[in-house]
Order: sequence, then C-alpha cells, then structure tokens
Amino acid sequence: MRTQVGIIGAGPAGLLLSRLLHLRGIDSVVLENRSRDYVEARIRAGILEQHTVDTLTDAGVGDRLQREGLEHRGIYLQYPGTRHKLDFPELCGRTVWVYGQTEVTKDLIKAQLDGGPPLLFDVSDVSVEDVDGDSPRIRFTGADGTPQVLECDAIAGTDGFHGVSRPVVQAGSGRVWERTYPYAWLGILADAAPATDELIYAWHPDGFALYSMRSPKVSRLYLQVDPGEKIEDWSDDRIWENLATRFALDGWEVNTGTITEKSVLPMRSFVSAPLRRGRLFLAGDAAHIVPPTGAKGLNLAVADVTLLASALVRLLQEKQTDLVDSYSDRALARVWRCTHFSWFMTSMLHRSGDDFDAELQLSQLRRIAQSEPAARELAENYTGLPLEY
Ligand code: FAS
Ligand code: PHB
Repeated sequence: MRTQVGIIGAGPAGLLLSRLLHLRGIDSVVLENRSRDYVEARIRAGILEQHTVDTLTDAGVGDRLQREGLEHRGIYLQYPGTRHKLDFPELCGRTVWVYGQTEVTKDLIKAQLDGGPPLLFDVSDVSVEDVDGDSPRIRFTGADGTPQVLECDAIAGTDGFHGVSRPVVQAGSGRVWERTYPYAWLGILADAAPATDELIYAWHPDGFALYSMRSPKVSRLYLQVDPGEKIEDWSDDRIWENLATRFALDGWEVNTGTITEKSVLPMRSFVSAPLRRGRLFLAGDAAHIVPPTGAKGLNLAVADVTLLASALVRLLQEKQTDLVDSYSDRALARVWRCTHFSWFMTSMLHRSGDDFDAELQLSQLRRIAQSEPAARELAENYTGLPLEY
C-alpha cells in the first residue's frame, strides 16, 4: 500500500487531519486499532471552541453540530454563598458550543466512510519505520490478520497518550514534562434535564464539582474524588448526594435521573517536545494531555491538526519545508498556553485538603467575580485564543 500521509489513530485528531488533507488534494490512510463501535462509544469531551466549530463546519462535517449543538454564552463559578456568571460575549465577544466528542467523532467517521480516504479499523501490531528519511513506512496487521506495509511520504502520530508514535519521536531526541494531580474526576451521564443554563464550576470544601450537559435531556456531571477511587464504591445515591452538597444554593437543586454511564478519569498534565522527528509528526493527545477542567483537550487536538494540515500541504504539494520545520514550535506555543490555563483552572478549583490552599483558591475566585480584567483573562482562554498564539 502507498499513500502520501499515513495517519495512526482515528480519534478526532487523526480523522480531522485526514479530512483537511483530503479537501486540499492530499491522500491519506487512517489506521485505527479499535473497532468503529468502540471509538464511537468513548465518552469524552463536551465543549467546542468557536475555532473548532468553524473548522468542522468549513470541513463539511458541521451540519449536525449546527443543528444539535448548544451555543453557550458563559459559565458559572461557584463557591460557598456565591454563583457568579461570566458572560463571555460581554467579556471577550466569543462563545463556546456544547456538542459531545462522541458526536464529533461519529460525524467525522461518517464523512470518511462516505467517499473519504481509507479508514481501517481493528488493525494491530502497528510500527513506524524510516522516519528520518523521505520515505517512512508503517507496518501493521490488518483486521483480517494479514501483515501489511503502508509506504508514505509523511506519517501523523495521532494515536493518543498510549500510542506508538511518541516513543519513536522521543527516541530521536526530546523531552517530556509531566504533572500528576492528587485527585481524579468521577464522571456520569444521566437522563436528566440540566438544572442550569450554563456550565457550573463549583469549589466546595468537600471537593470540586462540574455541572455540564450533552442535550436538553442529558446531563454530564463530574465530582472530584481521590485518584484511587473505585467506581463500584460509588452508588448512584452517593453520587447524587455529593453533587447536591457541592452545588447547594438557596432556592435551586440538581435535577437527578437515571445514570447511564459512570467512570473515574485520571488527571494529568503532560507535554512532549518536539512534535516531530523527520517525516513523523505528532498531534493531539499523542503529544500532550491537559486536565479537563479547562475544556481544552479536544480543542487543542483540532488546533494541532489545523496547523499540521497546512504544513503537510505545503511540503507535499509545494515542496516547501518552512511550515513543517516550524510546526512543532508553533503548535507548542499554544500547547503551553492551554497547559497553563488547564493547570490554573484545576489548581483554583480542586481541594488539596490544605486550608492555606483553600484560602488562596477562594481569594482567586472572589477576584475573578469582582474584577472584569481577571474575568476577561479567564473568558479569553476558556473560549479559545487565536490559532497562532
Ligand atoms: P484520542 O486518544 O482521542 O485518539 C487516539 C486514537 O488512536 C484512539 O482511537 C486510539 O484507539 C487510537 N490508537 C492508539 N494506539 C494506536 C495504535 N497503536 N494503532 C492504531 N491506533 C491507535 N477533553 C476535554 O476537553 N474535556 C473532557 O471532559 C475530556 N474527558 C476525557 C476523558 C478521557 C477518559 C480521556 C482519555 C480524555 C478526555 N479528554 C477530555 C481529552 C480528550 O477529549 C482528548 O483531548 C481527545 O480525545 C484528543 O483526541 P486525539 O488526539 O485524537 O486522541
Ligand atoms: C464535558 O461536558 O464533558 C466537560 C465540560 C467542560 C469541562 C470538562 C468536561 O471543562
């Protein structure tokens, strides 16, 4: 097999990259080691920045997003006795959209299978070779068990945190930065109409809680828990009781309902650099992980592949290396900005158990509630900074 760009991983990064390249006349093949059902069932992100919405719409995969997505004009920051609204259009002239990553992935897969480039599910034994030359290749076993070789002009490692691509880049040269947080998120999906018009980020002495949603009938909620928590130790009643306590506000209550999914999610910050080794390029979670408190993970993946698609078009059609040569530095500038913001939101809102920390956190929250410049800084980062930050 031969293609111009071999793409490892059919998450949002790999699928969108293939789509953007296809629209610019560059052919690709996407290799995914899970099944379509598995990929489409993963419950993950929920907030899309405007540039993500614009990119998906311009790429011709935004119709359902425009119909079913929910435009949101702000968030609430809550701490004991206060639920403060940050009005995004007033603060920074931008909004965000609520549309689950599962839906983004389904829309991208549908477009790919409707006449798009090849998308091979259930592959295995993926390995990358000769990335330091101009003819790298991917070896893999197809779903039917036959060994395959994909000859490429370039390879995109969009295979997530546990993929095979980053180790190849790191083996060349590079370094990683990592911070593991002393807490995790217990996340639920519930058949319950959200009891709030905007997301609520709540600081509470018992721990952080986040009130999000997927539709007018489906709520997505999270609780800060210890990293070692076992989901089986959390009955539905215990989850709803903790949510009610942490969101408590006079004259208001959480809407409960049937919990349809629950899981414990680890929290880490992780950055690897560079994002390139020869003709192998990393994008998305393969290169970086942010704690979800800043709603950046999916949006950062989209920003990476927007830059990478333009760089690969310039390399493979115009034979110019300037954009691929600068891709890593340009992508990492935004990665670090989003890594800082995600760390800031996480550190401000999650209980460490230390009362000195608690006073600092409450002081920061009150500052944002009382200071328009402080609120604007949060709003600008949350709604998404320009692509070339
Ligand atoms: P992905 O991990 O989505 O995709 C990588 C793909 O590569 C996967 O399909 C994987 O199966 C495949 N793959 C891996 N190894 C392979 C191999 N060797 N060969 C072939 N294919 C291979 N972000 C938010 O903003 N908000 C959230 O609430 C949020 N919650 C999250 C919860 C969880 C459990 C996780 C893991 C992440 C969460 N994120 C969240 C971040 C998430 O949305 C990511 O940022 C987003 O999925 C990044 O997309 P990709 O880079 O495409 O990586
Ligand atoms: C979600 O809806 O899954 C979500 C929203 C905002 C976040 C994290 C997750 O910061």
